Formats: sequence, C-alpha cells, structure tokens
Amino acid sequence: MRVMTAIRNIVILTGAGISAESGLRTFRAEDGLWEDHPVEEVATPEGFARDPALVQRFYDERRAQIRAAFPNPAHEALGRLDREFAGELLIVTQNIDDLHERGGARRVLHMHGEGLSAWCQACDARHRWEGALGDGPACPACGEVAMRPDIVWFGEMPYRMDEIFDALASADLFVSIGTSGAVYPAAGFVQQASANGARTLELNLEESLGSRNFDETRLGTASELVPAWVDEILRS
Ligand code: BV8
Repeated sequence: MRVMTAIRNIVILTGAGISAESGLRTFRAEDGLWEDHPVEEVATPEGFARDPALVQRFYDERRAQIRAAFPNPAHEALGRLDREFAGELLIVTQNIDDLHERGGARRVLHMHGEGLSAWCQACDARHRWEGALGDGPACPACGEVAMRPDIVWFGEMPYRMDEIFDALASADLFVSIGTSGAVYPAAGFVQQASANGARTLELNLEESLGSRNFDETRLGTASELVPAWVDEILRS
C-alpha cells in the first residue's frame, strides 16, 4: 500500500453497479444478455445497420428507464465530493444514465455516450433527447430523419480519450466503483493510473476481473461504500 500522501487529484471510474440500486439493470447477468438481447444485436454498429428498429426500441426503453430512475446515496455522495473536495476531480463514467448529474456531480465525462442524447448521422449535430427515436423524428438542426442513439457501441471509439489519459497521468488516486472490468479501454485505466504512481481503490459488490490490479478492494454495495469513502476523503 503506497504511503498516504495528501490527495490532490482524484480520477473516479464508474460502471453500471453504481446505478444498480437506482433500479437500472447491470449488463453482466450470467446469460451475458443485455435486457434479453445478445450484445452484438443491440450494441454494435453492425447490429444497428442490420435492424435499426430493434436497436432504436432497445434504447428507447433504456431512455424511459433512465427518466424513471432516481440518484441513490452513492451518486449523491459523489455530488458532495464534487462540491467540497478542494483538489482536481474527474468522474469518468461508462454509464449512459444522467444520475451522476442529478446527484449533484458536475465534473462528469460519459466515455460511452449518453442515453438522453441523439446524434444526427446527416449533419453530425447532437441533441438532448428524452423521448423515443424509434418513430423516426426529424433532426431539429437539418430536418433529416437520421438520428441514432448517441452511444459508443462495441468497435467504436470511446469519447474524449485524450482528456481521460491526461487525467490518469496526473491522478494521485484512482477509484473504480461498480464495474466488472470486462470492457476495454476502461478496464485498463487502473494499470495506467498505477503506472503513473497513483494509489488505486476498488469499491464493488464482488471481486471483479481487475481486482488484482488494485492496491485495495472494498466489497459491498455502492450506497454503503461510496458515502463512507467520501467522508474519509473529505476528513483527510
Ligand atoms: C474500442 C454503452 C477501439 C452501450 C458500452 C478483446 C480484448 C480486449 C478488448 C477487445 C477485444 N475484442 C474487442 C475488444 C474491444 C471492446 C471490448 O472491450 N470488448 C470486451 C467485451 C472484450 N471494446 C470496445 O469495442 C470499445 N471500443 O475498443 O474502440 C479503440 C479503443 C481505444 C483506442 C483505440 C481504439 C467500446 C466499448 C464500449 C461499449 N459500450 N456501453 C450501452 O450502455 O448500451 S459497454 C458497457 O459494458 C458499459 O458501458 C461498460 O463499459 C461495460 C461493462 O459494464 P459495467 O459497467 O462494468 O457493468 P457490468 O454489468 O459488467 O458490471 C457491473 C458491476 O457492478 C459488477 O462487477 C457487479 O458486481 C457490480 N455491482 C452490481 N451491483 C452493485 C455493484 N457494485 C456496487 N453496488 C451495487 N449495488
């Protein structure tokens, strides 16, 4: 365990586990299905090209679930950290919900896109979108019917990787919350942070694929572990 020097720069990575207690399903159920669909069918550009109506319906359903969900104590604790921590902070989330923002966090980076955003393939405009896309609405900017979910699918480049790599290069603490460590490049962030001299901490319900890469792993639910950890940081 690295000596606990003053912490001035924290990077947090969150996954579906932090939103589980808000009622949003995580991905890696035993059957490897996403909401009863094979991943390739609903979370790849090929799947979208093959059956756009199915994929639009899949994300219309997830968008409605996001809007019906509420932040839980873990999201709210990170909001408090964002308000009260004097140093640098970046919350990189793999989640497409807006529960970090509704929990009060501001410095949030959605590396896999956002469920409440639509991306026009005709003019490249992005729009906040709370309703359905399956019924083929026209793009508010160009009028074309060409909007897709603003989501990073498998095989697509995650958003704002440069900012993430810069943050990992200067972090002195990297905390992973509620992620299985199954998907790259997010699953590799802990090694990058560690190689740059950061301490690394995992808060998760169970051991993950990356647990051996962390200085410390605490097992439990996010709504228990995250508020306690935020208290610890704000006291130190
Ligand atoms: C890319 C948006 C090129 C969609 C998502 C072979 C080897 C290595 C890599 C690859 C490979 N073959 C292909 C790849 C690349 C691929 C990949 O990693 N595949 C995996 C399957 C092997 N990655 C990509 O394609 C990525 N793009 O590589 O581009 C590139 C990259 C960089 C530089 C140059 C080129 C793009 C991947 C993005 C896919 N989109 N999401 C949507 O949401 O609909 S992925 C999706 O699954 C999530 O966003 C997240 O990233 C990922 C994992 O999900 P988790 O969030 O971890 O959730 P999960 O259910 O898995 O786990 C939940 C955890 O929470 C569990 O551990 C559980 O114990 C815990 N938990 C549960 N309840 C609680 C809890 N914890 C606390 N409290 C609780 N109450």
